[in-house]
Amino acid sequence: MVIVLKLGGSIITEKDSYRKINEDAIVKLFDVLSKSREKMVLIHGAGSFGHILALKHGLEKPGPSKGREASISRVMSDVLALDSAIVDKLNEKGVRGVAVPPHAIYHGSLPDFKIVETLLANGFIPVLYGDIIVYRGKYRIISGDEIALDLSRRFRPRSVVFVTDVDGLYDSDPKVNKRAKFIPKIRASEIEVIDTKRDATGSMAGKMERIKKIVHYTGRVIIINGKRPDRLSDSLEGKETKSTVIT
Ligand code: IP8
Repeated sequence: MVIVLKLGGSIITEKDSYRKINEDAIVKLFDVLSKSREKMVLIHGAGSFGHILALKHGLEKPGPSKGREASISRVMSDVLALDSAIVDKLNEKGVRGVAVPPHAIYHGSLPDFKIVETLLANGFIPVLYGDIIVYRGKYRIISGDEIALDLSRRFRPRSVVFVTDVDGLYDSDPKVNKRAKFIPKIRASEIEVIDTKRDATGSMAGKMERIKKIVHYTGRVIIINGKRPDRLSDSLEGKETKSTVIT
């Protein structure tokens, strides 16, 4: 069985600096992946390679692509550059990552995951990412989280791991409330979200709604802090570690 692992854009890039990767975090996380024998599909967010320009050009809402080709292709080029850097770093660490650009496999909203299946069957790690898809004169941003849901529907992974910049879920926002209580385990049906800020692919509430859907197709969803690669390592080895497990 496969594991779907999503690396959040806020971990792999410097979120507020246009097109700046967080090399240190990437190297440490890929060290962990290089020691894992799991069959895996990787997804990464767009971070500062996607959200800054997408918001600047008002691309967060889907619409006709005509007249917006320049900004759409600019953002697509930027997220592809990030993916290329990620795949390159994976291979430097001996992880056989192969890029699968989502815009090439999403025809409308229906993904064609045949190439993902083929790569997995041949011992590679397909690497997908938050992207823009264009179909029948319309464009829309597709987030890594949405791809995680589609992959889960198709491959029924053993677990889906979200590597983020927080330890997991809290009963309130830990960046605002120092007394926020950590939640190590929760059932998807018990999750309620009071909403926070948005980026180009939506809000925290939207993200949680997607995670609740993912739980239907996998044994568990794990939210884990990417600033602590040891936790990812423990989690991949099936050891207890600080994280939120959603079932
Ligand atoms: O960072 C967003 O993907 P995400 C993709 O996974 C773009 O939400 C192009 C902003």
